Amino acid sequence: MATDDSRRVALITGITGQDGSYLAEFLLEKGYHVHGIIRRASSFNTARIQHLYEDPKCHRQGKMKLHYGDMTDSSSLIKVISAIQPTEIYNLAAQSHVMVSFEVSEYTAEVDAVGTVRLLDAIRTCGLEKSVKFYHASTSELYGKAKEVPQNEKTPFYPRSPYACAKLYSFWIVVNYREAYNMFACNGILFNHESPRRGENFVTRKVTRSIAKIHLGLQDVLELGNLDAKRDWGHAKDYVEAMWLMLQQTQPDDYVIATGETHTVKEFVEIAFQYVGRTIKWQGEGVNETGQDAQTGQTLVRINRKFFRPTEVDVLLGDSSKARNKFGWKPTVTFKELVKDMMDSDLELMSKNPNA
Ligand code: NDP
Ligand code: GDR
Repeated sequence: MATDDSRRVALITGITGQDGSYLAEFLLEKGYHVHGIIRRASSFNTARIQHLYEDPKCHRQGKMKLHYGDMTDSSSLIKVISAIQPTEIYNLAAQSHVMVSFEVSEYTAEVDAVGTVRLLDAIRTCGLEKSVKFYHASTSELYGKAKEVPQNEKTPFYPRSPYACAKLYSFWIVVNYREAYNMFACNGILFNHESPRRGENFVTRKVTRSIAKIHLGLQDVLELGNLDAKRDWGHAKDYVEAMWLMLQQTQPDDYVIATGETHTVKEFVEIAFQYVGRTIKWQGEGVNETGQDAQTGQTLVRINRKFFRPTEVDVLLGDSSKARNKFGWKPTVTFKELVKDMMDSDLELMSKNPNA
């Protein structure tokens, strides 16, 4: 195909997920033609991108086009890439839950590790390795049992889960294809980012959903695992912009994207409860620790061992100076604003539909 610098055609794997949905919105606003790969499921899995159809009522497609495919199925990847001839590919598809990866470790490797090389090879098979810009969703989970705090692009990796091990392979295969075939391929080492569209079983969303339910009298208590884990939590909307910015640079590279602030799970819980006017007082230790309403004494938070991981990542704190200096990226949403955004959304959702 003749090179046409004005063509802006993006392919997003994982378009139905939290980040995929924000990225699709972002790219459509920039005038891209956006294509997404979706998995066949027994019921629709497009709730997060429903509003991006030309006619959401009957799923009529406009500038966003969806194609069935799967990261475990090379031929589907080749077919889509060959048909749409993308100029940018964002590889966001993954079995993205760390705890679940201990239960489905082989599948996680298939999708999160081998899936990435399938996609890179599909690009080469289609003869697009010299023209396509490739973004890969790498992760702060690579740092795992972190060797230093804060973590930057030079910090050694020490993965602590099947998910992180699979993403470690992906990180290096992206670097290798960049060096071996001169591909424009970047790893975004993104620290945790959340939003009202976060999957329901990640800790932040679990907390905001449960507190909304508790506030509305629909639930009594919130059960969690490790309250002391520390994470550098940003807003997903800010982070998808960084993905795009990486692909607009003259040279491909790997970048840490983070807020530079870290908070415990406990702090997230406290601030989210404060938002509905409740102060939490902690009592006890370890698995016997509970969080009580300081006014009424009611137990609102307790520990359930089933949420502990076989190996945990204790502290993540990112240093994103490289991205800040290179292309001026910085987060715009503070920790408190993030909690507020998620609480507002879940309070509204739960009052409209208590079964959500
Ligand atoms: P989500 O879990 O919300 O979305 C994952 C997406 O991948 C979904 O669209 C899902 O489809 C799709 N998917 C899963 N398995 C397959 C498969 N076999 N074939 C094709 N598609 C598949 O994740 P996020 O949006 O939060 O994260 C996006 C990416 O960024 C992931 O790779 C994640 O590991 C990584 N990441 C996320 C961070 C975060 O804090 N959110 C931080 C660092 C990295 P379906 O809807 O059908 O399930
Ligand atoms: P994480 O996110 O593992 O960092 O991976 P998650 O929200 O699942 O856990 C964060 C921390 O909270 C602790 N925790 C609990 N976690 C869950 N899910 N449920 C609980 O009940 C609970 N109680 C305490 C965890 O032990 C952990 O320490 C996310 C994913 O988006 C990955 O795909 C991504 O790569 C990383 O962020 C960066």
